Amino acid sequence: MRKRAPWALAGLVAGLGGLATAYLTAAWLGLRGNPVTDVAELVIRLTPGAVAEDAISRLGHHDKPLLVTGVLVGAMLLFAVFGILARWSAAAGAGGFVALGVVGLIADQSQFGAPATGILPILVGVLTWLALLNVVTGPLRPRPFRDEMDVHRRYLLVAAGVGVGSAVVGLLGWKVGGHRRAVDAARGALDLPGVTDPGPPPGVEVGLDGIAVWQTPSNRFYRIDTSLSPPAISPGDWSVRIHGMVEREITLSYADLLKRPRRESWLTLNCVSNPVGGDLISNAWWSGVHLKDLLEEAGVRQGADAVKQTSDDGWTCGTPLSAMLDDRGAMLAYAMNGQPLPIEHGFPVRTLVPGLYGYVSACKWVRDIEVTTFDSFTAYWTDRGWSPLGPVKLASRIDVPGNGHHVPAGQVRVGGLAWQQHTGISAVEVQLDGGGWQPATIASRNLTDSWVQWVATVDASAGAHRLACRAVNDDGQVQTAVRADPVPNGATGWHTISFTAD
Ligand SMILES: Nc1nc2c(c(=O)[nH]1)N[C@H]1C(S)=C(S)[C@@H](COP(=O)(O)O)O[C@H]1N2
Ligand SMILES: [Mo]
Repeated sequence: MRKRAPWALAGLVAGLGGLATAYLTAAWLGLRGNPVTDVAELVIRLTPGAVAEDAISRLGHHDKPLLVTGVLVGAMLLFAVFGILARWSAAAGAGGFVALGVVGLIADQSQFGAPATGILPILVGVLTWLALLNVVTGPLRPRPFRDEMDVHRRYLLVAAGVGVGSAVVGLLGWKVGGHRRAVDAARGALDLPGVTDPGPPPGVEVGLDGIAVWQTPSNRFYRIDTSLSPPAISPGDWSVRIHGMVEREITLSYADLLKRPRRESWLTLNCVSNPVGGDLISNAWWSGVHLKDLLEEAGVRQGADAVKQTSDDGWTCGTPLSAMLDDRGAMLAYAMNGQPLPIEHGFPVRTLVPGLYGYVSACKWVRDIEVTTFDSFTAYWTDRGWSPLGPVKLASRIDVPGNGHHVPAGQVRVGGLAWQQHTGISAVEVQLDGGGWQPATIASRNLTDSWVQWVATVDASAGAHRLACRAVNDDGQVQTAVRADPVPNGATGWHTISFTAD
């Protein structure tokens, strides 16, 4: 057969077949990812920090499926090219697949703490590629005494057979990939006696439709992950080690944590890459163990000023030691809104430190807590240009009316949120069309670690308007108008929206 298309298709069929067997192998070994997500994560690791954080903040987590799809489509194009290469020389086609296998191997083994077993899926995949390329292109290679019709039929039969076989193997991988489902089931079966979910305290909501609900439901809590497949860890397999500049190293299992005095509190978590007016911020009720108690038990040595935290997926952050030793209530949390942590939010255990952005403190799937000095290490985001220290900045946001919305002219109710965890909000003010600042009514402000809702009424005549808001914290400091980008330590500036009254 002289045409290119059947060769391209042969390459594609062989390629997808190898991905299917690699995927099944990875699932069977219970690995966190597979060669496709490995390569996608390599792309993330090689992306400059500002670009990566910008993509995450702009696209939320929609960029992850997009990236995986991109890697898959790229691979499929290469498969087709390798098929066409095989038309000229079987060795050239095979060489293409082997080269791609090497890329997969690098992507996999350059992951933090990558198990050596991660090599197996790639090996299986490459062998499958070579075997299938040979099988599917077999009928296309000229042989004496074979007419075109016969070649065509044989080719289609083989290609279809391999395609169906791959689909079956892929499905099998999906079924076997029950590791995550098994952890989900173990999570669902957990009974955490005494863990509560009190619901929002009275008076924290101002009762204006359109403002973000005060207690964020767990499934709507914002998410920032650098990994594409969150680690699925059985509580029984989890432990955390507290070590470094301490008198006594401590290792705690999940059961150990549950036995300790339980601390529960409201805490708003936000991301340093949240732009002014953005929604990378949520509020929940958390249960866990105070880190202060654990660190005091371990006995922190003189000279330490930092805590390096490492997660199961190799993410790292550096937290000021003082923020874990003072009375702010930094904790190892095992429950969120009365339930075991969702897998995406760090199951079985994560760290939370009131008053610090997530990137320097809120380590999910935390495994290692090392008391050390800031001089001696760098972490995931500080390696990418973000500041070592990340105290939360004073900020506020308008939720109602939405930017660009129309409202009836006259007395217009406006509202939103304000926050500076660990410091607290004492007042919020709004400004219509650059006029004077008028006070908003803020809801209960007894909880310094949670955001506060606020509401105000402005007098808006028919026409276009601009509305700004600013907060005042419990130290009397007024939120700055100076605009700063999220990089390197958080955005500042007043949130301003446009609306039309008619
Ligand atoms: N292991 C791990 N922990 C992590 C991150 C991560 O990518 N991996 N992201 C951090 C960042 S930047 C933030 S803002 C918070 C977000 O936590 P959430 O996804 O539960 O909202 O987790 C922090 N902890
Ligand atoms: Mo973040």
